[in-house]
Amino acid sequence: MANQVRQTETSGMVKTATVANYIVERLSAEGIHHCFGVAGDYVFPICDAVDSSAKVKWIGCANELNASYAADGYARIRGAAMLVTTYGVGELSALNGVMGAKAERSLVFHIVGMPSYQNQRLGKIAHHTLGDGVFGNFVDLSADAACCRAIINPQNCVVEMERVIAEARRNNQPAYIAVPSDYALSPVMSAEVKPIVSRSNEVALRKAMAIIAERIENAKSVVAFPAFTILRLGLQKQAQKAVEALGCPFVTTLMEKCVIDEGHPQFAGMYAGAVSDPKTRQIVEGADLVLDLGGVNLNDITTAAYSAQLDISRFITVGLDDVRIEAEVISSVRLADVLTELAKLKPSSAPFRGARQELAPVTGSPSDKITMSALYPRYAAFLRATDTVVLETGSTSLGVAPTILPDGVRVEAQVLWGSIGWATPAAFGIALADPGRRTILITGEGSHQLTANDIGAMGRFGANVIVFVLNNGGYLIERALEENPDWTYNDLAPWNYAELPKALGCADWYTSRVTTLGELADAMKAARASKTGAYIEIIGGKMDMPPILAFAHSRLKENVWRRAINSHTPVMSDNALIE
Ligand SMILES: Cc1ncc(C[n+]2csc(CCOP(=O)(O)OP(=O)(O)O)c2C)c(N)n1
Ligand SMILES: [Mg+2]
Repeated sequence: MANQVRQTETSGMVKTATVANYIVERLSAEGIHHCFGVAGDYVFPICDAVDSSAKVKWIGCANELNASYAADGYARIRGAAMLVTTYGVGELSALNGVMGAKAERSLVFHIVGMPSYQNQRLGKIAHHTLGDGVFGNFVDLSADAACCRAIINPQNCVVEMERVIAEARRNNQPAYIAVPSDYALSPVMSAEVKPIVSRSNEVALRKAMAIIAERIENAKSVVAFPAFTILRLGLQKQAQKAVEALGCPFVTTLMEKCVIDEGHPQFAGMYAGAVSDPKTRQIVEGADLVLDLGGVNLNDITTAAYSAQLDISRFITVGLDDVRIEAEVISSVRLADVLTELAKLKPSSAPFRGARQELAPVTGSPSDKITMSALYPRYAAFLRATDTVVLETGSTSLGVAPTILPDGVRVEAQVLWGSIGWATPAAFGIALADPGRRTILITGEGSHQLTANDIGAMGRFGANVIVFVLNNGGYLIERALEENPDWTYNDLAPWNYAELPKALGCADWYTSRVTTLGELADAMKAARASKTGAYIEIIGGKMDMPPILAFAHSRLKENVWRRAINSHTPVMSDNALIE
């Protein structure tokens, strides 16, 4: 009976005999074909179910934190991901990554194997506990990193899986699913349920659209702000159609870089408060109506230390599940439906045409050392429409942010949560999620040190990522934001980065350590041609920083950054950077 598969007449889903098999099969029906994790005895039944599944492949990671980041990356492309960890030690190691997925709206199903219900009931002293016979004391911690939770048993399995899938989809955030090991092996009990799909309430949608259309009609100037959630939900085409129907300019922050091509004629630039191009700033801050499509996140990073001058009363915010217009909240309205309705509107004036955004010129001669002003235009020239760029927190993301990238390039970054180390495993998950595109990881060496061991997993599972590691002798972004750039806490152990792939089992990868522009050009060519992964260590200057960081550095005397992050000033009115 154990592995027997039968068709259910209830939800129409393929259902297996055990709870563990049912969970794996049900999640594969959500489009998930890889499961990231680290095995452990309490979670063996789930691991076995994955390993014996024809639909889901087990992707063993070096540790649970890496696995959680990889799952986040995968979910950003596929819409959902599966992460499997063991009780206590495993799930707690994954917490940072799952919490990040919650912050950044990435749907990770986090499945945790618990000690058997029998042992829990008897209060036995067991490994991975505090040795007090108490169980369930980690559930709240893990569940706080999710938008919903379920503790599964054979009776509730079918119903609870539908509930958490629907809730996680509604919010596009993680779900926590804990399964005691004996229950995981028990036969699942069937139940009459149908999958729940979140839909807009027709009346609410019509009401929201009537107000939006009227506000657009009466506005002298409109700007659209397609949010990062458009990427998470795979709504890029719908967002582009909506923006084209409106004919208005659109801008992005670093969080949604390239959500619509930067070569699009309506692109009005990257918005980052006081460090925006003045024309972009005027278009956003002077607009009569800001149409926020998906809930842009105006945090200290995206507004350049809260330097935005935005009047929230001019915003219409279309969330994932509601529309906000000043004090009014219209619930049960889905973002996808609003985009479809917006695409039916007609522009009242000629469409906006911004200045054509050209790639920056590539300058310098082959024997020159690699400076940041020479490096970022080279990334832009290197990238192709079929590339997905994964950006790490640090000086590199601030360098790439204002660099215009070719049409078709997709960018993923963890701007709000900003946990360094994220990008390396996230690139791994992204590469597995979409092998049809080339994944390009751009990271600083300090961040890379946190999670570099999953380069090994990339090689093992054939994820042919091109990795650029900027080795600038420490934490440049932190040196730049401190009066004293020489604090020893910004120094690092000097690794031989270019030798890592070989040591980590990627002997067939192309690797190179480059110090001049000529060497970089050769390495980029070889990396692009490689059929395996490629790894390029770029030697940069200890205090050579990209323009946005240099700007913040030059204003250190005013202590802009510290004032901004420690103040209680509202986002919308602080003008710290330009005072
Ligand atoms: C998990 C975590 N720990 C610490 C930090 C603080 N932090 C932000 S950027 C950074 C340094 C990044 O250095 P590196 O990757 O070498 O990039 P660089 O700025 O030098 O180019 C640190 C330590 C963080 N964001 N996340
Ligand atoms: Mg560095």
